[in-house]
Amino acid sequence: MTELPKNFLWGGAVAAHQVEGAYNVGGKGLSVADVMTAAGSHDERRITDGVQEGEFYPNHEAVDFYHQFPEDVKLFAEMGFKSFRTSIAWSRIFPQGDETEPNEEGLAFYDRLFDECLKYNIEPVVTLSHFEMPYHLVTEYGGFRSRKTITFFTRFAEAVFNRYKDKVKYWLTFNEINNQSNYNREFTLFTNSGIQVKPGENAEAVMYQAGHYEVVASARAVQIGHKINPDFQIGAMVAFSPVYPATDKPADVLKAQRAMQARFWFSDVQVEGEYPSWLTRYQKAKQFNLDITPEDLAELKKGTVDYLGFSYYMSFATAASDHEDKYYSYNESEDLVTNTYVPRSDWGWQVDPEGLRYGLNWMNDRYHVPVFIVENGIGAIDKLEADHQVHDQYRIKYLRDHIEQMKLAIVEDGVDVMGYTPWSAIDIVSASTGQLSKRYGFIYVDRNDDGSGSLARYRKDSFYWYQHVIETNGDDL
Ligand code: P53
Repeated sequence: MTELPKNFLWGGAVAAHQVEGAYNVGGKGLSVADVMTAAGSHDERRITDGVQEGEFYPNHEAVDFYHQFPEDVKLFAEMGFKSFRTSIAWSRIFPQGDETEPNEEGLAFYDRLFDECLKYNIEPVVTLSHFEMPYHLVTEYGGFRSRKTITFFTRFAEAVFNRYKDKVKYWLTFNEINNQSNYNREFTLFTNSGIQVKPGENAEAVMYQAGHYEVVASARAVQIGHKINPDFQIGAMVAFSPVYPATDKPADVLKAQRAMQARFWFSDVQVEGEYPSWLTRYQKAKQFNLDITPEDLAELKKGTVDYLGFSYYMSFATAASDHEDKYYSYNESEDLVTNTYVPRSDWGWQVDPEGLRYGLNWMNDRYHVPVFIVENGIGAIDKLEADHQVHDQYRIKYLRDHIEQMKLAIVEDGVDVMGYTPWSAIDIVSASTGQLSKRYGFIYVDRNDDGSGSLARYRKDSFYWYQHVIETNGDDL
C-alpha cells in the first residue's frame, strides 16, 4: 500500500474541562462543565444551579493536567505525537465571559502549555469552545440564546488568536456544534450553547436560533483569525455519526437523508457559507420566527472555514414511521433504531469502522475541503494490573480497525485527510457521563469515579502500539 503523507498530523486529543481540573485556580471562572455532576453507566449527568454543597463535580479536579502537563506532554512526545489537540478554557481567559479585558494568568497558562508542546515539535490544534462556556453567560444572558454572546465569543477568539498567533496554526471554532441537532437532550443544548429549555418552549426552534448565532460567531472568528495571521488554518468541527437507512425501503432512505441534512446543516453553512435551501424553507414552514438578518447571511459567506474537523465514534440508523410529515422531520431522541450488523461498546455505542471510510468519502464529496479526524476512540473499562500494566487490546483493535479504514479512504479513494488525533491522549472525564471509568486514553490515570486515586500516570499497551504506528507512519498496525 502507498504511504500516508509524510507530514500527516498523528497525535491525540483532549478538551480543557476534561483534563485540566484547577477549576478555580489562576482567576478561572466557573464554566458549564463545572456545574455538572457525574452519572452512572447509563443515565445522564445532572446540571445544578451553580456549584452546590454536597454535590460531586468530576471536572473540578479532572486529571489535574493544569499542574501535571509538563509530564504529560513529555509522554505524548514519547509516543511520537506530531500534534496535540486541546481546547482553551474560555473561562480562564474571560472568567465571567462578558469582561472587555482578558485574564493574564489564564493566557500565561496556555503560553506555558503551547511552549511545552513546541519544545517537542508537537503542533497544538486548538478548539475555542469545547463544552465549557463561562457559566455567568448562562445565568446572565441565557448562553447562545442571546445575540450578545456572539460578541463575547469573538472577543475571546480575538484575544487568543492575537496571543498565540506565532504558536498555534490549527484552530477549530465550536466542538461538535451539531450535537444539539438532538435538541430534546438536555446535555447537548447545555454543553453546546449554555441553554436549558423552559417548559412550553419549542426546543427545536431554540436550537436553530442558538445554532445560527454560533455559525455567525464562527464566521466572524474565521475572518478575525485570518486577519491576525493569514497562515491560520481555522476549521469547523462536527460529530460525524452518519445516519443510515434501516432498510432499502424508499421512505427509510428519505428519512435518513433528512437526518443527515438535519445533523450537518451546521457544517454546510460553515464550509459553504450559506444555508441549505431545505432548511430555510423548513424553518419558515414551521414558523420558528428566527432572528436571521441579511447582514448575518453576508457574514456567513465571508467566514467560511479552511477545513472540516470531525469526531467519529459510531454510526446510527433510522427508519421512517407510518405517520411521517412531508418534511420527514427528524427528532434524534426518538427516531434512531438499532443497527443489527455492528457490535456495541460497553456504553452501547455502535462500533462501525467502515462508517469512517464512508464518512470521509461523504465529506469529501459534499464539501471538497481537507478534513481532519480530531477524535476517534472507544470508552472502555480498563484494569490496572499489579505491575501497573494495562492490557487494553480492545482499544488497540478499535483504533487499528479505524485506521485501516482511514488509510483506504486516503490511499484508495484520494480523500485529503490532514491528520488523526484519537480520543483521548490521556484518560479524561467523560463528557456525557462524568465518569473516569469510561476510559479513552493511551495513558492510564489513577483516579476513580468518586474522585479518589493518586493521579499517577501509567502507559497502557495501546501507548506502545500507537507509538509504533506513528513511527511507521501508519504502515505497521
Ligand atoms: P463521552 C456524543 C456523541 C459523540 C461524541 O464522549 C460525543 C458526544 C457527547 O458525549 O462527545 C465527544 O466522553 C466530545 C468529547 C467526549 C467524547 O466525544 O461522552 O467531543 O468531549 O469526551 C467521548 O464518552
